[in-house]
Amino acid sequence: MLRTIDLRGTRPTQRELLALVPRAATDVSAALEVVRTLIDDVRERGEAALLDQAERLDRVRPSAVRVPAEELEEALAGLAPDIRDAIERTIARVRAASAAQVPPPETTVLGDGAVIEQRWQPVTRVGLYVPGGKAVYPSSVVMNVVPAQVAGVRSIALASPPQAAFGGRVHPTVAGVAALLGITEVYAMGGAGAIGAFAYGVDGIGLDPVQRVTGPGNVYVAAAKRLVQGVTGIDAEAGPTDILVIADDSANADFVAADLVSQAEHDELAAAVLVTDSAAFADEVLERLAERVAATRHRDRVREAVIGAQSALVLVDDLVQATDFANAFGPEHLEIQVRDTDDVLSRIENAGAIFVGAYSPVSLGDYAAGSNHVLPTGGQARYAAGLSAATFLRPQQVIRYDEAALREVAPVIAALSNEEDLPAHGEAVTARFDRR
Ligand code: HSO
Ligand code: ZN
Repeated sequence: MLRTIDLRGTRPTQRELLALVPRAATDVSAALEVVRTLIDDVRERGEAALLDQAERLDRVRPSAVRVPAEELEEALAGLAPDIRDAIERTIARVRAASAAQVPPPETTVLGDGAVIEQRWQPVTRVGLYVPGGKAVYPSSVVMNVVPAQVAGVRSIALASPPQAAFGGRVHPTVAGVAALLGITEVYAMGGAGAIGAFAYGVDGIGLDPVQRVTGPGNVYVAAAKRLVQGVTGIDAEAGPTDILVIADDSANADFVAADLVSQAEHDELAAAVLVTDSAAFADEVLERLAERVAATRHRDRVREAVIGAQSALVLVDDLVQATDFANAFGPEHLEIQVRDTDDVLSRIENAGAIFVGAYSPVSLGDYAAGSNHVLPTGGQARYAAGLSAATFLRPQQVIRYDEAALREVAPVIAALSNEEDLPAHGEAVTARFDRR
């Protein structure tokens, strides 16, 4: 079911390891051209372009792009009590854990009268994208909105594709959760056009440009995010989800199989990777996996994902080699199911989120752990982080020197401004001391 990568008895270099890492063949750059035309269309024709694109790509034409306030209130009132309760519990946990992501302001005193303050300033206005193609993700509304609110973002707009099954409205659960979180600016728009609308704004419907666009999406959304960078900030280019489990023979094979299936459920291109130092344990997982794939609701999608080139069973000599492989892969979700979890954890450098022990499955993090589920995919965890309050904050340094403190460093400024042949820089300092 999973293809095998056998690293036992080998000592791959870092380069070789990176070449061995299984990856889905998604090509964001191939989507750039078509995405550019969609965004240009939105810039030129505004709402009319968004409505036309919805008709063509979402197969439904919404009556308007901006979701009216009454529709949001209706959606909130219409939330099933058990769903509302589940969402409220998730919100409380994500809010609490996100608060720890806001760094305190710091003051550094570099000498008498020489002070640098660092404060964390929220982005003024953000556009949050909640996908609605293959599945609808009300949980992603929470994961986007809550950290932005915790960071103190003043203006939050949300977009989600219009749903043909709901007459061109945003999915009612998505709208209801947005309303529950106090979001009043919601747009029925999806794909690249939505990202363009956020970046450039749309006249006539009150959509002002945002300073950061976040949230998961398909390859067109990822390509659109790549294109609008420089006009606005983005979080990451989201790709298909992945899970990598490091397990030894102390782990429960059925738990591991269930977790691999859970993320494969998202997408045919989702990656499910097991790294283990026990061939016997691997065989057991493969057996459980076959049973679970055959029995699960979305078995076709899951089967395609696990037999895909992006998924693998990786056999290693020991857990050091396992962590080397995991670091090269840079999983979105890493599960550690071994006897000595702290030892493996201490070696992990690259992962979007890390799930430790038998009772911390990825789906806990998807919904209810309190951690964020918008995470770097496709190896981006090697240089990026998941969505957090920090995504919406910028460190700003405030410089406060008094006269004596400036006088003390004046020679440093003079020396460097001369060396760089920028004498006016030095003169801006001396002007304060040799007054004419
Ligand atoms: N596992 C997905 C998030 C999600 N799962 C939403 C279910 N709903 C990406 O981390
Ligand atoms: Zn998931």
